[in-house]
Amino acid sequence: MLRNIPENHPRAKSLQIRELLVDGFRSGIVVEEGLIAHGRGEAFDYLIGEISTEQALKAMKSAVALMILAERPVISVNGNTTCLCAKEVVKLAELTSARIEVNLFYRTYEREVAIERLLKANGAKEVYGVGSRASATIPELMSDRRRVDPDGIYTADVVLVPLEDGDRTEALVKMKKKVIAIDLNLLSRTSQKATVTIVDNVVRAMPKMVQLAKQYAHLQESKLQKLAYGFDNTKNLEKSLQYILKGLKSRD
Ligand code: PTJ
Repeated sequence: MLRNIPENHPRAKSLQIRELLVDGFRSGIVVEEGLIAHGRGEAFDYLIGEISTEQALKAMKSAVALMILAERPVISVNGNTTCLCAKEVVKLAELTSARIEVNLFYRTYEREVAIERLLKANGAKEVYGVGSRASATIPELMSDRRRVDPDGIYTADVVLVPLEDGDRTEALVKMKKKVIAIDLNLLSRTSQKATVTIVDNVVRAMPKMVQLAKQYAHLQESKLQKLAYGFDNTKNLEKSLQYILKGLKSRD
């Protein structure tokens, strides 16, 4: 049950997101550690002023173009992402012809099924990676995240990983896949190693990416390629860091 947060509370939005996650935890979708991970995200969100920055928007444009151009795009989802954006995950998958795969760090069959159920309740027709379907292995990865669907992440050319932990991004890049990360922590290994890093909250980024996918549906391939490849992730991350530092300095 969601607690009632007064609309005029100065931090209403942020408190409502917390309530969603606590509810997701109670219904077996979010893991305890997911609540802690969200706290780390919130701290970084505070530093970027809880807005989608110009840099985040640039990264989103490249990411959506990459997904549309991809032959086998996959959206990899975990507990937090499904809890916060199931509807947008399904919509973005539809618009970019991407598959949706459940890939959990704290993997249990019960959670996989609960996540699949929520995605299907939001319109997903097929969900990859659940149970014995995750029969392929990402090389050199020790966590449970190494188990992937041979028809999903394993053979994908572009993988969207919202809210990722640690070393999987690096392993996927080594497999020659393009990895799109959504991570508020711009200093994380995921952010640094991804092909495109969207430094934004998933709750803001995913609806914007759905809008962009609608806009780009009929865009010429040459324009999509320009958006997808005319993007420099290292430079963009550096600008995001400068943005935070400038914001902090202006408080002196
Ligand atoms: O559902 P599971 O079992 O796959 O577990 C999911 C968690 C999130 C617990 C697991 O992947 C994990 O431990 O992740 P980390 O290592 O804490 O990394 C999560 C990253 O996402 C951190 O860099 C956070 O700053 C960032 N983050 C947290 N909340 C958000 C976020 N980024 C964008 N939007 C958010 N709402």
